[in-house]
Order: sequence, then structure tokens, then C-alpha cells
Amino acid sequence: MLSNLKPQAPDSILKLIEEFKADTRQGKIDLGVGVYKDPQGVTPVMRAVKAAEQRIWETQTTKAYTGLAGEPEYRNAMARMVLKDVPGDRLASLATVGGTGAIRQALELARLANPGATVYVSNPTWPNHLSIMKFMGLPFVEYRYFDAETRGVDFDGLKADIARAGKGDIVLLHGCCHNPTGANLSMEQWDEVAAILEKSGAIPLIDLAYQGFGDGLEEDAAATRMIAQRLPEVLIAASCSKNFGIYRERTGILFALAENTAARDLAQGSMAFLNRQNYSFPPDHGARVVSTILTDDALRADWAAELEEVRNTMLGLRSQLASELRDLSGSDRFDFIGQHRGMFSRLGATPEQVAKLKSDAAIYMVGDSRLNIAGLNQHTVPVLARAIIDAGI
Ligand code: PLP
Ligand code: TYF
Repeated sequence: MLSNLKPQAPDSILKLIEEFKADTRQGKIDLGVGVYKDPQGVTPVMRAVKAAEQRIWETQTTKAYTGLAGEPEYRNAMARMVLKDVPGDRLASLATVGGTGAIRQALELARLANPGATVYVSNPTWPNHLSIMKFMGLPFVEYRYFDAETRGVDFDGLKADIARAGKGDIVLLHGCCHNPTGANLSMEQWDEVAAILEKSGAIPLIDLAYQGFGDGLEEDAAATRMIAQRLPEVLIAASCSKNFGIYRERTGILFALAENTAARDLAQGSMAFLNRQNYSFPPDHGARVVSTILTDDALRADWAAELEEVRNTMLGLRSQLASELRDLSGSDRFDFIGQHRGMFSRLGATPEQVAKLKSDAAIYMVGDSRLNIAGLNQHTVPVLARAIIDAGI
């Protein structure tokens, strides 16, 4: 039986990790996988996470199963963090295996509710979105997103394309810090998106994997909150991997906003059912760390302060890189790097130029020229800037 299996295409981002490890050159620079690294190149355990883990170790008396949908403390704390004003009578929630698990369960839920749904995804998007939909056999179409000329959003293209989504179709949107481009919608543009969805009855699925990495914890959730207030049905898949730095704990959440309480109860039941079909109970440790932090004023303040340091470090690197490139190129054509938000920017280089950065300068980025800003530090920014110019980008 097993010999019938076919080789699976590797994830292009995860493949890069292995290639980087195998490179023996001194001074190699990893701008691949989206993991935050401090200026020393370390992905730290956040202070509040350590403190919460200690508290859990000291006080936890059982590791018996949680609920199928996860612990209410976690789901309520996350609802407040993401939505702020929580419409409790309309909100169903499900603890999931990371943000990826939340996306998977959101798509499963959509398919259960509307087997004919087509999913609209941005072009480009996080490769895992496409891979999961292909695996599930879900029909999907891409909407225009990235303007290769300006390295901003092709908003006219986006509007025209998402307007084709019909009632009950799903429009997958990145709530902030678009992966892989770093180009984002303004609040005015989000308003227009909401109006299009209001008119068509298509349902937004918001992937919120970087709250706190762009313009701030509240600012990064503003679009999601506005959509949640305006539209009758909304799905939100949030990840705690980045903003709590608990990648390997696999902590995420799916929210489903329903039109009324009866539909909310149906959604809640189906969501718990989906967890049971896949892995029964969701993992608890990361979720408990998150709820411990979010429900304690001192821990929350310390966590928010450290997250702010992380965000500002990335912003500093963005402006340093944009300014080095302005000097070296004698033009403003790289200014978009300072305007992008989140961990990533898409340079808009050709695959050959990306390959040249790897072969000539030992600089690793994803083949579509996505670079992880957090892979840089003050000293490597000038090295990258020089290499970008040398590669003819
Ligand atoms: N969505 C996007 C756009 C991402 O970049 C990521 C990656 O980390 C995720 C979702 C899910 O992350 P995780 O499953 O690690 O929580
Ligand atoms: O885009 C990234 O780099 C992160 C990490 O299958 C990641 O989102 C990459 C690929 C993957 C899971 C996580």
C-alpha cells in the first residue's frame, strides 16, 4: 500500500530552512521562514510566556482533557484581544492547532455549511492556503492583490475580482501584515471591501496571524473589528504563534460570527464536531499560557511591551534598509520597504536575481523574493542592500 504513495512537493518556505542549514559559508543570512529573530539571531521565549509557564507549573493540578472546543478562558480572552467588543450572542469559537488549524477548520466549516462554495484568495498568498485548498479539493480562484510596479496593493484589481464572489462564497483576506507581500489595505480601502461583501453576501475569512507585528495590537485588529461589526457572517482564523512567540505550541483560534444566536449554536456545535473528527481535543498548553497572560494585568502589560519592542525593531530595520537602498540606488524605488508592514516584504525581484543573492552573497529568501525583515540586524542590512544592487534588482 505505502509504495503506492507519490512524492509530495515540499513547502517552498520550509525547504529553504534545510538548504540554509547545509550552506557552510561564513556570514550567510537567513531571510526565509517567517520566524521572529532578535538582533542576535535568536527566537526568544517572551518574558511573560516564561512567567505564565512557571505559574501554570506551580498551580496546575490536572492534565485531564479540556473541552472539545478548548477552554472558555482562552476563547474569551482571545475574543477580547481580537474583537475588543465581543458580540457574545453571535460568536462561536474553537481552539485549534495553530493558525493553520484554524484556517483548515474554517474551510471545513464553510464546506459543511455550503458545499458549493468557491474560495477567493489573494494573488499571491501564503502557499499553505493554496496547498490546503488543493488537498481538500475546494474550488478556489485568485483575486488580484499585488501591484508589481508600485509594490503596493492593486486595489482596483482586487475590488473588481472580489466583486465576482457570490452569496455564500468565501473571500480569504489577510487581516494585517500580508504574507508574502507586506503590502496592506488602508482603513478606507477596507471599508470599500466591506461594502462589496455586504452587497454580494460573500463571507470573509480573515487570516490574522500577525496582530501586533504591523502598526500595533489595536491597529492591526481594526479592519477585522470593523468587518465583524458590519457583516452578518464572518470567519476569523487567528494565530498566537508570532505575537506570543509560541510557534511550536500550536496555538490558534477560529471565530465564527453568525447572524443570530440559533445559527451561532449550530456553528459552535459543528466546530466542536470538526475538532473531534480531526484530533478530538485541541492542545492546551499554549492556549493556557495565552489566557494566563491576557487575564493578568501585569503579565499582559509586560507581554504587550515586549511585543512592541519586537515591532519597533522590525520597523527600524525597514527604515534602515530603505534608506541604505536609497543611497546606493540614488533613487526612491525601494521606499516601499519602509511602507510595508509585518515581517515580510516582497522585493519584486526575478527568481534568477533571488538565486544570485543565494549563490553570490549567501542570502536566502523565498523564491518569489519575499524577505523576512526580522532575519536582519543593523550590521547585515548594509550587506543585503549592497547585494540587492549587485544582483541588479
Ligand atoms: N496564516 C499566515 C498568513 C501565516 O503566515 C501563518 C504562519 O505562520 C499562519 C497563518 C499560521 O501559523 P501557525 O499555524 O504557525 O499558527
Ligand atoms: O510564511 C511563513 O514563513 C510562516 C511560517 O507550512 C510557515 O508563516 C511557513 C510554512 C508553513 C508553516 C508555517
